[in-house]
Amino acid sequence: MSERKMITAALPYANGPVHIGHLAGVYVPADVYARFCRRTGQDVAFICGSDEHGIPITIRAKKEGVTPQDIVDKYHEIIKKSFADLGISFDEYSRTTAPKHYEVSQDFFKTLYEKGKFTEEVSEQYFDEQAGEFLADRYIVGTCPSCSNENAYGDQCEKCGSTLSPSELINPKSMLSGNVPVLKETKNWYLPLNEYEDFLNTWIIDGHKEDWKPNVYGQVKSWLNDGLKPRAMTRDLNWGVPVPLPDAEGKVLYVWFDAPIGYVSFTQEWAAKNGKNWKDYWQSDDSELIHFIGKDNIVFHCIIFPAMMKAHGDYKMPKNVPAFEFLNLENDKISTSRNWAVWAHEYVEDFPGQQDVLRYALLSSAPETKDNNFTWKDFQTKNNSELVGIFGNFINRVAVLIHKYYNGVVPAGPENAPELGEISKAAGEIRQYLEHFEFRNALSSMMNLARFGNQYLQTEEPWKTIKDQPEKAAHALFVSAQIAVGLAQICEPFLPFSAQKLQQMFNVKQMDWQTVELGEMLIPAGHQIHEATLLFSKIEDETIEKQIQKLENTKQSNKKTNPNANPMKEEITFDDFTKIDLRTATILTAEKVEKADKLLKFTVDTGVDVRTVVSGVAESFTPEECVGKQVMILLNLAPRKIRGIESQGMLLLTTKSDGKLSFVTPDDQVENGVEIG
Ligand code: B3M
Ligand code: ZN
Repeated sequence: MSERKMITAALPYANGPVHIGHLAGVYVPADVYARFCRRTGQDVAFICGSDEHGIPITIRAKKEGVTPQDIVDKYHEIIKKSFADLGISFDEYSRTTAPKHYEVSQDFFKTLYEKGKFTEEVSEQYFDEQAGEFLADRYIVGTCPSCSNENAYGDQCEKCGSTLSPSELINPKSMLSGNVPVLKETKNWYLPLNEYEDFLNTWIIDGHKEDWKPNVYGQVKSWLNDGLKPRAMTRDLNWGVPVPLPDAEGKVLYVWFDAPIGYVSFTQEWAAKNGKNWKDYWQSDDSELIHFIGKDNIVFHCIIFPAMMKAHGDYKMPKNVPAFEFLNLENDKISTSRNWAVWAHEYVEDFPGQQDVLRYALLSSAPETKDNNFTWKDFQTKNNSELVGIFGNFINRVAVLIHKYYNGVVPAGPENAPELGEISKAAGEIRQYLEHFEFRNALSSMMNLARFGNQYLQTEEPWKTIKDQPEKAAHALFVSAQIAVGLAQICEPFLPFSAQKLQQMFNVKQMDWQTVELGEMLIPAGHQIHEATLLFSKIEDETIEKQIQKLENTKQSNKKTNPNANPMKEEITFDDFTKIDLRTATILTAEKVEKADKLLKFTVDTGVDVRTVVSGVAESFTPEECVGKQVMILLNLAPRKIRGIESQGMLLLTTKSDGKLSFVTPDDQVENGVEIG
C-alpha cells in the first residue's frame, strides 16, 4: 500500500437530500475505506462536496419557483448535516459554488485552452426565442420516436428508456415557454475524446483488467469499443461556472467538466486550512487516487475526467474507481421524484443515536456486484439478531461479568492464548477485503469475531466456573476482554459511534491496525474498565411498522392524479360533518380593511341574518368585483377578531393554479340561507 490516499466520493447534486441508495452505494463504503486507511497510518485526504451546477439544479428551482442559488443553499446544508450525523468522516465537504472552485475550474479550462487541447465547433442548438435562452436537452419535451410517449425529454424517454437527442423528438416544445423552439447556431469548446482512445486502452484495458471491478472494466471497454467522440465542455446556460474566455458570453463550463475538478479545488481548500500541499495528493507518485462512485458515473470518472487530466498533464490517473450498483427499497427502484426513498436526514431524526445500525444494515447489503435490496424487516433483523443478539450481547456480558466478579479489573490470564489468533485473523481478513473493496466480506469478518466471542463465552460459562474453578473463569474473562477490545478496534471503520463507546467502556485508546493484527494481548491483567453502557437496543415491531406505513403513504400519494394535491386529512364521522353549518349567501357590500393589504370586509346576507365577515381575498379581487356574488359561508364558526373587526363566519374559497383565490359558488343562483350538504 502507498503512503498517501486521495479518496473522493461522488459529489451529490444539491437538488435534494441524500437517501440510503446514495449512502449504501458511495458514502458509507467510502467512509469505511477512508477510516481504515487512516488506521493503517496512511496520509488520507477524504474529499467531497455538493455539486451545485447543472440541469438537475435549475429544474428543481423552476419546480419550486425559486432561484438555483436558493436550491443549492438549502440542500447543501441538509446534505452536509446528514453526512456529519452519520459519521461520514470527510476531511473536507465543500461546494462547487465556492469562489475557490470557480478559480480552480476556470484555471483548469484555461490551461487546456492554452495548450490547444480543445476544438471549437459551431452547432445548431434549440433556442427559446421568448425566454431568450438556449435549451438544455432536459428542457425540451416532445413525442418519443420509439414509443410515441408525448412527454419524452430531449435526452431521454422515461417511458421506454431510449436515449434521445433533441433533434429526434417529434413536435419539440420548450419547457420554459411552451413554444416551439428554433434552431440557432452557437459555438462551443469540445474535448476530442477520440484522441485519448489509445491512452485509455493502454491504461485501463491493458493495465487494470485484474484489479478493477468487472462492472467498471466492462463498461469502459464497451465505451471504447464503440469509439469515443468529441464532447462539448461548455454549454449555453446561465447557471454554472462562466467560461473564462472573452468570446464566451452566456456560456458556462459543462457540469461534468467542473464537478470532478471540485475534488481538486476542495482538496486545495482543505490543504490551505491545514498546512498541507494539495499537490502531494494529486500529483505525487506516492499518492493513490481512489474515486468512489455509483455505476451511472463510470464514464465520467473513467473516461472524461481522466482525459481532462491527461490533457492538462500534471495529474496522476486514478488507481481504482470502485463503482457500486444500485440499492432498491422494498423491491422497488429508489426515486427522488416519487419520494420512494429512506432519506438520511429523516432516518437520523426517527432513529436518534442509531446511526451505526443504518451503517451496518447498508454495508451488509451494499450493492457491490449487483443491485441489492433494502427492506425495513431486514433492517430490524440485522439490528435485533446481529447487533443486539451477537455483538452487543457479547460485549455486555464481558463488561458486566468483569464488574461483578472483579470490580471492573481485568483478571489474570494467559498472554498467548490461542483465541487471540481470532482477533488477528479478523483484522487481517478485513485488511485484505478492504484493499479489494469487498465491504460486505469485511463486515462479516468483523461480525465473525463477535460471534466467536459469544460462543467462546457460552462454552466457557465463567458464571458457572467462578465457584469451583475461579482460575478457569478468570482465564475466560481475560480472553473475552481481549476479544472485546479487539472488536472495539476493528469495528471502528464500520461502526464508528459504537467503537467510541466501546473504547471508552474498556478504557482503551484507538490503536493502529497493525497492532491489532499482531495477535498479541491488547490489554494487560489488572487493567481497569469502565461501566458497561448499552451499545445497541432492540428495535420494536411498532417502530418498523411506522416506517413501512410511511412508505405505504408514499405509494398512495403517488397514485394521485394531481401531484400537488395535499394528502387527505384525518377521517371524520358523519356526526362530525353534521355539526358544520354551510349556507348560501350573497355579498352585499365590500370594502378594503385599512393597513391590511390582503383583507376585505364584507357584509353578507346569509338568509338567517346580515353579518360582517373579513376575508383574505384582497389580492385576488377588488371590492367592486365581489358585490352581488353568491357565495358559500360557514355559518357556525365561532366569531374571531381580525384587525379589530369581528368576523362572523367564513366564506369558502379555493386557489387557482396561478395562485389567485376564487369563491366557491353554487352552480345556479339559489336563495340565501339554503343549507349545503
Ligand atoms: N453530481 C452525482 C450524480 O450523478 C453527480 C456526481 C458528480 S461527481 C464529480 O448523481
Ligand atoms: Zn419512448
